[in-house]
Amino acid sequence: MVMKLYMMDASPPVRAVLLTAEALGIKLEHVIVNIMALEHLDPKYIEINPQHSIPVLDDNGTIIWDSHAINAYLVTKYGKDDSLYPKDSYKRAVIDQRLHFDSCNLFGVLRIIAHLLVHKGFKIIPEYLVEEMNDSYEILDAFLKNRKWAAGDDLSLADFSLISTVTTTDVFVPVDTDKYKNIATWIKRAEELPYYHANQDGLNNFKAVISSNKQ
Ligand SMILES: N[C@@H](CCC(=O)N[C@@H](CS)C(=O)NCC(=O)O)C(=O)O
Repeated sequence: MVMKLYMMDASPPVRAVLLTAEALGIKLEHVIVNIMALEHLDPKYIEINPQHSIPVLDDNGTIIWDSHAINAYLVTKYGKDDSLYPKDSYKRAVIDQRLHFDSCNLFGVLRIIAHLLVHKGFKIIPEYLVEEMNDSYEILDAFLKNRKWAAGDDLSLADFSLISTVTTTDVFVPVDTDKYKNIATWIKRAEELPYYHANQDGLNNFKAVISSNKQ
């Protein structure tokens, strides 16, 4: 049976899963959960995911949430090889570190910014959050120094999570591409992936949501 993904592609963590699924050649049935319409707070959805976040994967009754956990599961269970999330303990630790950095530093701050702008009526992003984001760009740029991808010279799950987040944070706190040249090169490299549309389509939808919210 085709696995279900509870999702809305404007969401960066959802797009990280869509990139992974594309890279692995996995088809997913998309079940739309419109968080703008608060569908994620429906008791039926909270029964599936008490954390009421998207994405959630339903693999024939096996329920997993958190995009990073879903992606690791997909590669481990369905990958033809482990290249996106190697079994080698050091390589995996580096990828895990980048994934936690995504969750905590980049997406963590993005979540607060989006909440203030979309739900709390803020028109301007507080300066300390802009600084936090720029600090994270500085760190990511250092990760990418002399490396093709976020965790080394090989594409990994870290890239899928980070690219979907950074292309979204860029909407609020533009990446200074003159200063963060490694990030700029890495984004261009990611855009060349044959399945990059899995990020771009949802990113376009995210931009549409944000601009309709401004009006
Ligand atoms: N760490 C989680 C974050 C998921 C998350 O926060 N998703 C947002 C949408 S981008 C969401 O569901 N927000 C609604 C909520 O958490 O109640 C993941 O990677 O899946």
